[in-house]
Amino acid sequence: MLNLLKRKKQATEELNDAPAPQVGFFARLKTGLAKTRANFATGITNIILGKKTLDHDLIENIETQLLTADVGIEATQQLIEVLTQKLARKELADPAAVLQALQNEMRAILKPCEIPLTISTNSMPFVILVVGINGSGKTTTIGKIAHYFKAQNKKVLLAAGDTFRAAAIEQLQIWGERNQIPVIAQQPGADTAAVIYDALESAKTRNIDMLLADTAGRLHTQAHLMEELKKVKRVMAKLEPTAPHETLLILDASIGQNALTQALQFHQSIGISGIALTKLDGTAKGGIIFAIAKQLKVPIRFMGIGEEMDDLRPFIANDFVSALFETSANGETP
Ligand SMILES: Nc1nc2c(ncn2[C@@H]2O[C@H](COP(=O)(O)OP(=O)(O)OP(=O)(O)O)[C@@H](O)[C@H]2O)c(=O)[nH]1
Ligand SMILES: [Mg+2]
Repeated sequence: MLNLLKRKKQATEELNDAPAPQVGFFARLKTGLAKTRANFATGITNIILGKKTLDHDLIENIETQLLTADVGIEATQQLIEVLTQKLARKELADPAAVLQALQNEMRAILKPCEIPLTISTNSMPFVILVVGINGSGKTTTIGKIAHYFKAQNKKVLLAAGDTFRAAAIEQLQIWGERNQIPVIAQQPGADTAAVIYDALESAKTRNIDMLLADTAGRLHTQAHLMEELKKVKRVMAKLEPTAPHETLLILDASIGQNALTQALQFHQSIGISGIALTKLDGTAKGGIIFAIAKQLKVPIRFMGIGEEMDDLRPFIANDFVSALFETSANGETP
């Protein structure tokens, strides 16, 4: 036990010792998206700007580039259709205009998903049930979201609903310590629904603004584990009929098209109300965001670009496309 406490303390100290980010979020988003940019934005830019004649050939090249960069068939079709029409109507005078039109349409695909998570004061506490496959970044994202809302003076409580994976409870407790917020936990192996119910009860008596409930990672194909999430929802609704106010799916962007499959199936099984896209840093597959936006039409609440507390921000469509093409931000997100 003593060793466990020591380890926990050491881990907390290591986490706390991590250097505070010095540069703004937009700059880090740009850096984070470097591989996705190399994978398709730079390629597309070069194809377009290198072309003297704006013809069918160019459109085909752009289409191939989009399809191989996880943008998905539906989003690619929309982008290509718009470019084709504009070219036919002679609205695009030069390559720079083609590039601009493409970026505008990319923004148009993402924009409807830019619906930030607002914590309604009518729901006290506002309950966020966090779900996703193993290792997608659920627990880390909870830590970051807690940090984000605590900075807005919200009273946050965490529920250690992952009672399955070894050290999952401890991991959430470390995030609780880092944020200096309480964590409701039971023993490993305890019933997830019971833990979250307890946490909700506690949140109500403590006047907590928001409750973030962690859950164990599960594959969208494991029907019994999807049933478990439905049970979690049913059980918490007994105490608070409007809860959960958000079922947040954590999606790892680095797995590309698989993220879309997961999202569609999670949505079908339990109904998700928001997505946090993690690990956009260091992946070449960030193009998946267009497929998700086009096919799922679920709000993308947050984007995660690293493992640290400050590596999460609300999703902003313009910033994403600007960072992807390395144009200047419409407004630096500090
Ligand atoms: N680079 C990067 N790493 C991330 C990001 N989000 C999470 N991670 C890392 O991904 C790994 C898994 O994160 P967790 O938060 O433990 O994921 P989880 O979904 O809770 O995992 P399980 O509980 O095992 O299902 C950790 O090493 C995190 O630091 C991100 O946005 N960028
Ligand atoms: Mg976890």
